[in-house]
Amino acid sequence: MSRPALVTGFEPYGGRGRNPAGEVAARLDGREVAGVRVVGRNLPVKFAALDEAVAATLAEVDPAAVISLGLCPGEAVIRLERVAINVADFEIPDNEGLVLIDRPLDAAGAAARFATLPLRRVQETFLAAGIPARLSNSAGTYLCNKALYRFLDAIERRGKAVPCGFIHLPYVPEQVAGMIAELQAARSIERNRRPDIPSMSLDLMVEGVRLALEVTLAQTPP
Ligand code: PCA
Repeated sequence: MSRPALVTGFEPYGGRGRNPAGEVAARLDGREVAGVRVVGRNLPVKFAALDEAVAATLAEVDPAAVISLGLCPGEAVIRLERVAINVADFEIPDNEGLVLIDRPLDAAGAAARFATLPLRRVQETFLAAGIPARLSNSAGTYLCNKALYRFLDAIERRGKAVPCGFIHLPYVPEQVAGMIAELQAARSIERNRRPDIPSMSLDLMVEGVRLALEVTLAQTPP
């Protein structure tokens, strides 16, 4: 049996009830892509617990490829992250109330780490399938950036060539509908200050991540 592909999402955070990233990972869990079984897992939005979650998941699943997912609130298209940087700098607390400012993730670690997914080919495949996607040169400085940094670091230490990267996803339409309804009910924001926030259907995001796995696995010997 070939090694599985790991897709991770995140639990909800920032006072939101849903996180599309965790939902996409759950939808892909147990499916087969390019003859490879997919294991979908959820990670905590907790700075302190994330390292152990990443290490334990890698040890347990022993994946042939890793794609991590996170929500990027307000993003309009699927964002293929090229790089993780060695800093934590939070705009909002994590799910344990922790706020870190200008803090290195690893005092002795590399300044940055590059994702090892075939990002160009993944983007071309997305665009050919009619899924809007772009390459991004910053995964931010919150937990998603940390997850990518840690996965790349841990995979390097394990010494197996495992393609690994991070994909940021927009809100699902239901989340934005809920926000508009809340603002309208609160009568707190005028039309000209209204945040018109983009979103994408969960089905399209699931198909996108499936395609990203397919492209990645096509170049990975079993
Ligand atoms: N998005 C956050 C962390 C969890 C998530 O889904 C981020 O972009 O860092």
